[in-house]
Amino acid sequence: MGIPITYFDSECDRFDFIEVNPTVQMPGKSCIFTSIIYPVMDIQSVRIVITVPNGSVIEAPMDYCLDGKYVFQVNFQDLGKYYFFINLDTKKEGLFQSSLYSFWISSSYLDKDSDMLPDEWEEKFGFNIENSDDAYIDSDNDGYTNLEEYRMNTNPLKNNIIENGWYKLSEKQMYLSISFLLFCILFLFSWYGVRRETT
Ligand SMILES: [Ca+2]
Ligand SMILES: [Ca+2]
Ligand SMILES: [Ca+2]
Repeated sequence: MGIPITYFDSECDRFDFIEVNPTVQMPGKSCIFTSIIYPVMDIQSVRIVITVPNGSVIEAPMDYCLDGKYVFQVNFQDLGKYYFFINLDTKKEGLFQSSLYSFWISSSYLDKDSDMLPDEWEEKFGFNIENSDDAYIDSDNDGYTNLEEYRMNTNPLKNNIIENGWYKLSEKQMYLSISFLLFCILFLFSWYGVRRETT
């Protein structure tokens, strides 16, 4: 699961907090929006306004729980970045609007922009985890896109064969170390066996 995020709205003190859980969700799975709004007695209606990646807008009432807490639950299919804010209508003081917040529907919890490059890999090489265009760019002009380099386990910022060789080797360092250790243990056992037979 992605991590929920709690916003403390700085523009309007009517919203005690606003939360979307999680901020990165998979298609068809629930996103839960929660807000606590004060003062409770004065609230007329609370509506959430969500802009989906294709630009269309969904507006819906949030359900009242208790003590000023309102929730709304929905799931989406389209991948991309979504925006939302909350409209509050009060009896005495009219309309209030929260700040604008965002969340993602992604192909994987580990790949926010769904470009098949994991967030961790993109951050390691300074790519943008919120822009899928960088998957199809050839950053080091070696004829391979960044996505192809990720799949080949080469360094997308080095077009030199030797540097790529070192990169591949360092990525496999753990595997090589374990293999070397096992080789040493086997060698010691066989050496001990030969020594016992000769004595
Ligand atoms: Ca990505
Ligand atoms: Ca990206
Ligand atoms: Ca390249």
